[in-house]
Amino acid sequence: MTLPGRRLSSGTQHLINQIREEIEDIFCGLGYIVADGPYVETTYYNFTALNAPENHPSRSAKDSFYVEDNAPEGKPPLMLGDSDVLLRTQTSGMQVHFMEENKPPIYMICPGTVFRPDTADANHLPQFTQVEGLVVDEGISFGDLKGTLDYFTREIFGKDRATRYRPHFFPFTEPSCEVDVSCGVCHGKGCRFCKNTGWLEILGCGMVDPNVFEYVGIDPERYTGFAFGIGVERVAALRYDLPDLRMLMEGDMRFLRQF
Ligand code: 2NL
Repeated sequence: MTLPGRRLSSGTQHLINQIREEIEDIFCGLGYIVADGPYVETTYYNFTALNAPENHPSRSAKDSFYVEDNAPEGKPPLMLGDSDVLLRTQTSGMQVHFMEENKPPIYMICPGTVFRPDTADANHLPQFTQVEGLVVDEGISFGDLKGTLDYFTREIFGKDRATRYRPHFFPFTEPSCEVDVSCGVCHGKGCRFCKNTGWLEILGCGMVDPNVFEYVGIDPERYTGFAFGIGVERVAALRYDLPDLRMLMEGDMRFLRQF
């Protein structure tokens, strides 16, 4: 009766959700709204309206999890891969829905879980968290994209990490870039963590392709915009110098209690 009670420790949010909320706070501070949506999406919203051609490899069953076939009752089921419904491979589908229903100006982010059939290793997870952003307004330039994303990386990694923009290709943006931050382990000198490059990739971005605006009925002569996709697990790994993304999925309390 007189023994002191056992102390209950209170839990915390998982590191990924802490960082996701931090990213939401940064963009809410810039006047963006946060939109959420379902894990399943149709190929139209996940690929077609984002300017991905019919034969784009990301549409194949090797790169997307198809979850349902739409065979009408009585008809034989379709082959796997012929399905129209999949686990979203990016959260952009939400932004397409939003552009269909709202007129510009649009300043929004879409955080959420996305799914790709990758075998889990140090740098890949078959399920991860993405925060996509979208801006559509009159007179938006690449300078607005760069200013916004430089502000974001300073807020999330601090002022002493540099950024660099490398040309890249995405079907839904033109021009497109991948953005790197300088390595926090060696400060740009080159080490094992950054594979001797001094840089670590954190996001993809670009100016919204006019074809995407055509799909959702926004006039590309009047409006321009930029979009970006941030991998939250990547941000966690770069900020805390995590050697392996799988640590974020394993539920080992010795790891999780540190955050
Ligand atoms: C990455 C790259 C990106 C976008 C996502 C986007 C959305 C709309 C229109 C145009 Cl609605 N673009 N999203 C743009 C560039 C890159 O993500 O590496 N993500 C992990």
